[in-house]
Amino acid sequence: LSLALGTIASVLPKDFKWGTATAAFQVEGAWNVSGRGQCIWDYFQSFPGRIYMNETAHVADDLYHRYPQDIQIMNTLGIPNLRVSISWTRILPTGDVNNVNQAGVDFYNQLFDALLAAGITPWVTLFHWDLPQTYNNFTNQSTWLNPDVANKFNDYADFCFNTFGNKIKHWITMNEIQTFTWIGYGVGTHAPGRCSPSWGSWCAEIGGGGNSSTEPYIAAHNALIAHALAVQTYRNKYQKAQGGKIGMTISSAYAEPWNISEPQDHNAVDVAVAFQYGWFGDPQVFGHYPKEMTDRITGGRLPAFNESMSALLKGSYDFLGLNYYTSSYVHYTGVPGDNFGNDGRFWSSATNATGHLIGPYADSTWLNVYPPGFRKILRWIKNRYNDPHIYVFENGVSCPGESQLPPALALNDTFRMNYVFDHIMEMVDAVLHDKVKVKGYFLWSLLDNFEWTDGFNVRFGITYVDYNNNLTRTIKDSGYMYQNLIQSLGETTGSSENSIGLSERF
Ligand code: GBH
Repeated sequence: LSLALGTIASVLPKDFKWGTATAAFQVEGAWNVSGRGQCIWDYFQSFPGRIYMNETAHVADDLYHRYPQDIQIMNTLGIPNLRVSISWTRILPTGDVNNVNQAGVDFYNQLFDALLAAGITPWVTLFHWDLPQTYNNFTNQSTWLNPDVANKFNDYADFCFNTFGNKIKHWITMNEIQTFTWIGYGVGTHAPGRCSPSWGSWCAEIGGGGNSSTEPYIAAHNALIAHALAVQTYRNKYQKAQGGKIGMTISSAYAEPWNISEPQDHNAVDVAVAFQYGWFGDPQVFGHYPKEMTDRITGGRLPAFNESMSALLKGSYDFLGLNYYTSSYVHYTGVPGDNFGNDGRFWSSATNATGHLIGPYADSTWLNVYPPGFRKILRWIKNRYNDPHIYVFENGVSCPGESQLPPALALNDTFRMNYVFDHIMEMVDAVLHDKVKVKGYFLWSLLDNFEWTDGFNVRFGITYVDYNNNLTRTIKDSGYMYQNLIQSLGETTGSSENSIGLSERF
């Protein structure tokens, strides 16, 4: 092990960033405290049957009140970076910048100050899915379907840069546009809960309706525009004075051919990744959607960027973000479809043509452990986008059966230890052999938390949270393993990625 760690230490850039990641709605709780406004997830979770056991994030991990203790955990483990998100409606209860909730602003100032005082750098996501409910009028002209919401987001981002930009040097505009649009407007099982009637009857009740074959593309389009506007605002008004960096993070599974001897299945791999990472990577880097998508999404359902927006999007990043968890086998079907799932004309499966499982199941139904996919997608990003700086903003796992175990046993999370170690090794190989410019790694997550539709039934934390015992926190074995790893590898503190040293070492 020490040999392996020694190798990593000499391979990774000197100022490689190690961190953990969280999101406001999943950890903060304090949902109706001190003037916080309601977001679409507050509304969505109130419908019976939407969340496991009808649990809610009203209290969640109560990080709002307990952050000093959580900073203590970061300190104990020697983790120098924490990714958090800002709850839009905690600082702007109606979403609108003309209505500021000072108590919310104070909370984030206190949180950031406490982190910085502890030597921990906060990295801030502006949007991790908790859109103001005031922008939801249950029609196809609301939430991210309304182009004006992009302007509202830009105003909110402007407010954040202006208010917190002296402390925050790394901004992530959006977390996983694919997830909140495809699941929120296609499948309908995330807020705002829209989908075609044939996809689920609940969508009429919660989201007011929907069209799974068009709305995910429209919502994603507007979110991309929102990103471009916010980056423009940052660059025009703040970046020079504040000296920070900005980008977004994109979730993507990798894929392997279902039938290894079928060329169409190999082709389906590229299409599958283009439909996920490329959907948001291409617009940022090239200013337009992937050809893989424009070729296949028929009937004018994929919007196009006009010339000025295309120009604004092109280059709207200082780094590219990646959230990687899993991979699947993909098989070309050739059947044109009228919804997202078929637009790529492939289907995916955890097993291949010979029945081989791509990797062990985690506790989450969608997550099979496949570390090689991590290296492969890093390489894919490097090759497609001309060798960008990449941050891994999420990587982590839920352990099979973990939530059923008594706390004392859940602490021994060998499954997670293996997952994290194996993935970091793949990342190191990507840097060492493929020369991918990975600049940081954020483990999801610091704490067990509200896992969206899975409620508290699925745990991703390196810290156990006892929901039956006053939200007591206990560090799991994986937390100590991560501590050792970071300690062995080190990090040059105080240096920003502006400083030289990284690419020069490759
Ligand atoms: C991340 O998404 C999220 O950013 C984070 O908030 C979350 O806590 C973490 O995952 C762990 O789940 O239910 O079959 O429709 C990771 C990518 C994409 C994984 C959507 C779950 C839903 C599949 N996610 N996917 S399904």
